[in-house]
Amino acid sequence: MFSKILIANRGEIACRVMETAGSMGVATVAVYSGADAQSKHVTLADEAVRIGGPAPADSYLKGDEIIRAALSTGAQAIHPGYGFLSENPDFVEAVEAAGLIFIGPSASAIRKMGLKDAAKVLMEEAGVPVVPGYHGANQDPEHLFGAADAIGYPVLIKAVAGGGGKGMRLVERPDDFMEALKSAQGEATTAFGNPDVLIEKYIQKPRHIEVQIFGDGSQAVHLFERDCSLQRRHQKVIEEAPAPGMTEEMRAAMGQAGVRAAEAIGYKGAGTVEFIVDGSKGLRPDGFWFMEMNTRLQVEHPVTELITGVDLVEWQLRVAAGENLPAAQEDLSITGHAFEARLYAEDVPKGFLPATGTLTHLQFPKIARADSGVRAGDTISPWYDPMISKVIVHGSTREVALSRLSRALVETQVGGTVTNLAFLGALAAHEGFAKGEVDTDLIGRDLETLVLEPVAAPRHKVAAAMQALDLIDVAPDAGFTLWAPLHRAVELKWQDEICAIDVQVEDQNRQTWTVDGQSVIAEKSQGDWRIDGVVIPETATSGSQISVFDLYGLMFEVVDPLDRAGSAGGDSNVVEAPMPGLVKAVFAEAGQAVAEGDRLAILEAMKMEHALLAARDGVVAEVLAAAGDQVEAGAALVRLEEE
Ligand code: MV4
Repeated sequence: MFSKILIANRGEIACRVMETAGSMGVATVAVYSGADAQSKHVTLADEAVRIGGPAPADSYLKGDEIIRAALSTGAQAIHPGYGFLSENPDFVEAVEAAGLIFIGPSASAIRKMGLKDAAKVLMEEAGVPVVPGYHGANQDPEHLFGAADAIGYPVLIKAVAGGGGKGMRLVERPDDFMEALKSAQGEATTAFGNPDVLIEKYIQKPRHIEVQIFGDGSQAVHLFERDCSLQRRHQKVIEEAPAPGMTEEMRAAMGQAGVRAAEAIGYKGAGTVEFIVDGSKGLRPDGFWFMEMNTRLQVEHPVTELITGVDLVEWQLRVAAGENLPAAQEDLSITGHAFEARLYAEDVPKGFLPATGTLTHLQFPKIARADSGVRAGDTISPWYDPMISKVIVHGSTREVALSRLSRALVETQVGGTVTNLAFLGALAAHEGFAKGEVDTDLIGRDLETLVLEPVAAPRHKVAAAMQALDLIDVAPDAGFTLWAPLHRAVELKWQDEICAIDVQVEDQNRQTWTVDGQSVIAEKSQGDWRIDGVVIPETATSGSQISVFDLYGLMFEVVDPLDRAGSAGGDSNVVEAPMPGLVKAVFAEAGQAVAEGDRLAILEAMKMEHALLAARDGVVAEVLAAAGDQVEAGAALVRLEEE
């Protein structure tokens, strides 16, 4: 077994690997960028090496710096986590050339699964079902059009070098084919430098079910399936294991197909074979097809760990260190059910806009496993994926696990930034989801009801005002005048509305509040403040921000009357970058007439593209940025003429 390994990653996965490595007596080395100098994974490691600047290209993607850090600290192996260099075969070869061990598959296995068309040929040869379609070398548009015709519409055009939905186009009828092909090839060229596409029969009511496999380079076992159908724009939101509605017969068929796929390429380490499943007529053993193989440990691996009792990172270290497969297939079984919800700092009502901010408060309930890369006091960096934590639960049945997930989400407390907690809670309470009716379009279909914003009630405003005025723990004689109760007032901003709240402090156990024209009595008994007998929600404060921990978290802003004037809306003449990022495209031109909502530019930030829209009708006065510019938050990109 290794005595020391380096983790070439950051955030929750780096922390997660370090936890298992530490429990195995293996010392750990962290690498970090300038933006992560004080982050959790750096403090958890035994040693840490700064490898460059905040941008991934200047740090977590710099394979030579990472290898240098491993050699200089005496690490014997490198764990890549997921993302970054985890599926880069050249990095694997460089690690091995430096005399180090890569904790993962060989470069050759990664290459074999890197191109969809070649991967499908290999899978067909291995007897793994692949979606009917065309994945040949002839990329002549007319040839592709003929292939689509032969497959039968609807078809999916997919980038050969793609994954995760990039470069994919659904085509329902022949007339739309050529335009869709051109668009897919363009996106594939931009994103992957490879315009080649393949064409597949579109599987109706698709479910994304993937099989966890583990190989030792010659043999492999599967650790059953995960259902990852709850996705938004190809980003998984809630994953579960096992898949609802799965039959033993189908589970065996998919598991064996996954094992065949892994053994066909001599796979070593943890991997995932992803299948698309026809959910239109229930799960059937002839209704699943190979999609792609992910040659890394995936974000959602914990749900598999919870139903099998296997620590997949421990297996990774053991097999990378030369052990054979830690278990035989017959040793593996499913116990209960698990869910994972991905908790993000994002403003869901504003189109899931990534949020940043300092976490003034971060608390998870005991009934959940929280794999997190941040702590209270940490800042969500605009440079990386804004995931706060994975909230993972297990129960003896799917119903018990889902009940635990719902409760865990209600009791999760995040202060200092907006989150998608309410969205996760709505999904966990979704009627169809609760019945196990999942497919990849569930969120798309019901998005409107899933993103409803919670409404702050008077009790929430009183709780926030009590915190703001420091009236929660009132000393017996604090500030009372001899003749009349103490009177205080505060203004709170809630979703851009300012609310005036005042209070008469009768004594240390009774307060009469006036909010939204209502009189609300707060009484303290057994150490808790109650309104109408119900304990008021917990709160936390950070500067002028008050978080009320109810309805998945409500955020209030204390308005300082002195700077009221300054809090008027921003300058509607200027379109600004909402966060640091790369200007991907600018559509505006000086002199152009634009309408409110017109897309003026695209900013790439936190691995996503954000359209920047005109706030009003007007005429473009000046274009202040160009595609390729790296801009800071608040940078003016387009200015409209004065109204
Ligand atoms: C499909 C499919 C239906 N039929 N292929 C999406 C990205 C990658 N994981 C493969 N994906 C799909 N491939 C065939 N032949 C459905 C998906 C799919 C999906 C498609 C459109 C919109 C959202 C989706 C979410 C998950 C999977």
